Amino acid sequence: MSKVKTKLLIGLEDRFGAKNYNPLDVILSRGEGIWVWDVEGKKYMDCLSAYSAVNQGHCHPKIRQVLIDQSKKLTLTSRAFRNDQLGLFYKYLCELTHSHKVLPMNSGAEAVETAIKTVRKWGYESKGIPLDKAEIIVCDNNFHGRTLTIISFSSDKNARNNFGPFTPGFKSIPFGDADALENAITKNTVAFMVEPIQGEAGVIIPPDGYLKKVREICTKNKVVFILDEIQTGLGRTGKLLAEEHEGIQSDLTLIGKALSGGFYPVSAVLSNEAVLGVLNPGQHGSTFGGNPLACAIARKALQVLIKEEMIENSAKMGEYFLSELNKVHSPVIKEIRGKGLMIAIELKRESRISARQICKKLLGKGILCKETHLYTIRFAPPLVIKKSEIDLAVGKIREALIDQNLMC
Ligand code: IF1
Repeated sequence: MSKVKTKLLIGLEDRFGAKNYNPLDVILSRGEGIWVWDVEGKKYMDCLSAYSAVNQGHCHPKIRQVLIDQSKKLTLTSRAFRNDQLGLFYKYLCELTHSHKVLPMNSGAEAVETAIKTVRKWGYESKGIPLDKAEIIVCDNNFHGRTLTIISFSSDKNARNNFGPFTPGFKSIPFGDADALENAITKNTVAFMVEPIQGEAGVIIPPDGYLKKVREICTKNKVVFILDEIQTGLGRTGKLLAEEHEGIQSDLTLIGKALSGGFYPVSAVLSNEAVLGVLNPGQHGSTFGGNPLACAIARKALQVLIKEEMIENSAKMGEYFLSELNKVHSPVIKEIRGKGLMIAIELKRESRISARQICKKLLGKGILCKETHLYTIRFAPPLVIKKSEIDLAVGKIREALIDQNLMC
């Protein structure tokens, strides 16, 4: 029966759905902690965490309870009126992240778009940049979302081909090269936006000291330093925010995904009065941004991250995961890299094995993971993973990578 159900459900998706994804053929129906189950009752370890949106583990009971309770009281009022959850969410988030001001949105891309609009306005009104001349510097191989403006500065052909005309005002430089930033800044530069670790590009970690150097360059040139922590933030790299690894603070930080523990789209722009203060009533907003249900869920999602010491676990288990993976000696592995529980295995091109093929093999072994581009496999389990569960995962990964059929 359940195999029939799988076939039926895939048929429905294929018949009625747009083909903007190419998912693995597993139909998930239940999740708890690091585990998910498909409609045939098979159990899998989730090593993607919905691209780091369920850092707290699937269906966290305490976050779920808040969703249930709040949904019985008040879910959405629009920002035409105030609500009793927004200020509490602001306060807790600002104290946690040492921010002074928050602008709540829904998706990560909306937070990125909000940042772009805000720093442009700041450039014209506070820095005196000539109108419509604002420039924002980004990095090659970035991923900041899928809106038209965001793909306008994407270097990924698949993400931007045939979607023009594009939004002007962006310049792209190599990731990890602080001198390139220094050389790219002009009198019209308002901001530099970068991921602390490039997720979609394949967990690309910049050289030590890079964030510190670009912090100094932005300060010196009065350029707003924007860190997109939508994927790296909220414990994924073993710190609340990845910027902490270098002891710096951006001027504007973007968070999303795990901000709701996977229960609801919630994102936020964190900054200060000098930058966010340029937005006046009626100049920006969204129907759902800052709604009481989102705020209640997000505040609890942050609280469990802290109270259940998930960030510390991410650092410890990430180190262990990396050390165990480095004991897997396979001729197809080019590099193993990561920080906290944001890990990737890059395969050798000459192995002629695609990351997708390995993901399919791992699916058959009960491990869910996702390739990024052709040769890199990402491993990002929920931050609640235990040592014994990592041992299980590494065993399956070893089997998949040392499988005789893979030998080049
Ligand atoms: C998809 C990956 C892709 C992000 C960073 C902003 C956003 C994202 C650093 C936008 C979103 C998601 C989008 C999702 C798959 C996933 C992703 F990088 F995580 F792997 F696509 F590249 N900044 N990343 O990672 O946030 O609007 O999605 O809430 O598009 O399939 P969003």
